[in-house]
Parts: sequence; structure tokens; C-alpha cells
Amino acid sequence: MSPIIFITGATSGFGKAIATIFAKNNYRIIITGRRADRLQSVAAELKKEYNAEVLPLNFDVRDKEAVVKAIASLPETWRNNILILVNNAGLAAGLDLIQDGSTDDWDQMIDTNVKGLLYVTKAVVPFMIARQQGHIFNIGSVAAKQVYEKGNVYCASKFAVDALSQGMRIDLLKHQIKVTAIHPGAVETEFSNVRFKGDEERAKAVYKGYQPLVAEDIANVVYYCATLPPHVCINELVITPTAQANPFYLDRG
Ligand code: NDP
Ligand code: 8X3
Repeated sequence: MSPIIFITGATSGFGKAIATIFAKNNYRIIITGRRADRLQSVAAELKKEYNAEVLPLNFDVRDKEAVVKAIASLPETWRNNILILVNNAGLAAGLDLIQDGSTDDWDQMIDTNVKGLLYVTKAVVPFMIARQQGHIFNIGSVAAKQVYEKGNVYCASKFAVDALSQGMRIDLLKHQIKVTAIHPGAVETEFSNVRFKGDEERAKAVYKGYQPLVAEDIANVVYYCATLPPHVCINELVITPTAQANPFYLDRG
């Protein structure tokens, strides 16, 4: 039987690219996201292009009950055999000084990036423990490593992802479950569009003057980490465009 990967936030960006590379490599794929139409079209594309077995699950990671219900709705043979979980669903909402930030934006980031990741992990990890095998990927950010001006709550949410990755690795050690935190720098996806709430010009400007990473770069790294021998675990990995050293240093030529 082909191994199974469960990817949150696969309707665009990293999640979709990760689903694609694993589909190409004969994994069975569980994809999730809130936008049902996008989810269906990603599933259809993976089936058509790669003859992949795909199960789409339409839910919001912030909704604890919906998370539990969605995972309970999986066929038993799928649920019991999830090998890889990619906690990818996440976002930045706004870029404001702390005194100007919107509490709705703060709630959305903390509820999605931190609590959503916890809810999904709690629902999936018992099946990995039962098999004494599994690999959890948490998508952090360079914002998990350094705080930049106006990044406040987004950075805090990603620092939490970093801390939780370390905690999961320790707590799951005796169950042979690998935990890998991936910390990307600038990658051109829908991320900045979401952060700037549809302001396309502002979003485009983030990636001007240098070559940003693309979602496939991150997917390749996840695939590499996931296919190492059983005794090897990459604990964390920071990946930036060559033009970027960290959130503060970006060479726009
Ligand atoms: P995208 O906006 O392209 O993708 C985000 C994905 O997350 C979408 O599939 C979206 O699906 C899903 N998502 C967001 N909120 C929820 C929710 N409440 N419930 C379920 N799914 C949700 O951005 P990226 O691919 O760039 O981002 C993926 C991850 O990478 C995020 O955690 C982000 O913080 C992180 N990251 C991004 C970087 C970048 O430069 N792009 C750099 C470092 C980290 P839908 O809207 O359909 O629910
Ligand atoms: C996304 C990268 O630098 O915009 O996490 O925070 S950054």
C-alpha cells in the first residue's frame, strides 16, 4: 500500500506544491483547506495528472470540533495509516505596529498558526503512536527565529511553532515519530496577498528586485526530509532565497 501524507492548507502555495510532489511519487494524499472549490480542483488535478488517490477534507483548522469530525470521517484504513502530517495551514494578517494592530488579526493568526496546528496534531498523532511510526512537519518561518518591526504577533505565532516542534520532538521520541520544523524566508505564494488583504500591488512589491523562492522549493525540501532513512531526522531547517540572509537583510540589487 502506498504511504499516506496529510497536508493542511493545500488549496494553494506550499501545501499544494507538497501535495503535488508526493502525488508524483505515488503517495496517497489527504488535502485540507477552507475553500471547497479550490480543494476539489486540486484533488481533480492530482488525480488527472498523477493518477493519485486523493481525499479532500474541507474544514477550518481553528474549529476544534470540525477538525475532530473531519479526521473521524476518513476511512479507517486511511486514518490508521497516516505516515506524514504537514502542519502547513497558516497566515500573516496585517503588518502593523503593536499599538495599531487589529485584535481580529491577532486572533486569526494565533488561532490558525498555533491552536489549529495543535488541534490537527492531537487528532492525527494517536494513529502514529499506535503504529510507532510517523513524521510531523511544522511550517515555521524565519519569523520564528527573529522578530522584525511590525511582525509582532505573526512572529510570536511562529516562535510558538518553533517551541512546539521542539516539544513534540521530545514528547514523541519514544514513539519513533520524527518532527521536522521548516523555516522559510521569502516565498512567492498567496501569503502576501493574504497578509495585505488583497492589495496586489503591495503584495507584489514584497518580491521585487530579487528572485524569491517558489512553493516547489519548499516542497522539494519537505520531500527530501521525508525520504531519508528511518534513523535520520532533520530537526529543523532554515531556507531563504540566495538574496536573503534573514528577515533584515535582503539584497534587492
Ligand atoms: P498561502 O496563502 O498560499 O497558503 C496558505 C494555506 O493555508 C491555504 O491553503 C489556506 O487555505 C490555508 N489556511 C489558512 N487559514 C486556514 C484555516 N483557518 N483553516 C484551514 N486552512 C487554512 O501561503 P503559503 O503557502 O505561503 O503559506 C503556508 C505556510 O507557510 C503558512 O503557515 C505561512 O505562515 C508559512 N510561511 C510562508 C512564507 C512565505 O513567504 N510564503 C514564509 C515562511 C512561512 P484556505 O484559504 O483554502 O483555507
Ligand atoms: C513569512 C516570511 O519574513 O514575511 O513567514 O515573515 S516573513
